[in-house]
Amino acid sequence: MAILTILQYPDPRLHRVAAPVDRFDEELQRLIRDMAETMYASNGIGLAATQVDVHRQLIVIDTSESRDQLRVFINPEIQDSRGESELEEGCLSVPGIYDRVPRFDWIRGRAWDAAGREYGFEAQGLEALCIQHEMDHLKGRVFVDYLSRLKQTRIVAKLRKQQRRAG
Ligand code: K1U
Ligand code: ZN
Repeated sequence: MAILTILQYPDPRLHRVAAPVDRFDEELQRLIRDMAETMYASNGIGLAATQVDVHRQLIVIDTSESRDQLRVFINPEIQDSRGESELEEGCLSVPGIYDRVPRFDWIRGRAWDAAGREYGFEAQGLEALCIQHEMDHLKGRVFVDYLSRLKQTRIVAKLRKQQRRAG
């Protein structure tokens, strides 16, 4: 397994739109394992393939306290949604920035698992928020895109300063 490099905002590759996964082969299984390892090593609750510069519709999430409930979403679609989320979100590609953006509190949809089997899912609260956040990555959207121009400018300046300090 390997820890992958996570693209940092404002890297333009974060705005690429991911293509559907069409091969459930050994290369895909390796990518899923590496993305899971990268997410756990970064203390994240989710990761989209876009963030590791792979532009395919693949997401891993684990919102459990025990950190042993990995879920894989391939070619995910949301079919129904309700309510408004009150939660703040963060992003491993935008370290140290947290804010609220418009999200549903409950979603229902479908996706494919690592073996290529279609399944239905329902999620609420933090899990629903995380799935919507990761699905946005697959569309080339980062959560700061929802914020005001002024906030975006301040975020870019803060991240550039952090990146300079980190060398
Ligand atoms: O996409 C990512 O970069 C992962 C991101 C997912 C996410 C967190 C919170 C709300 C929506 C989506 C993270 O894991 S950020 C780091 C983190 O662990 C975290 C941040 C805020 C709340 C809970 C967890
Ligand atoms: Zn993110």
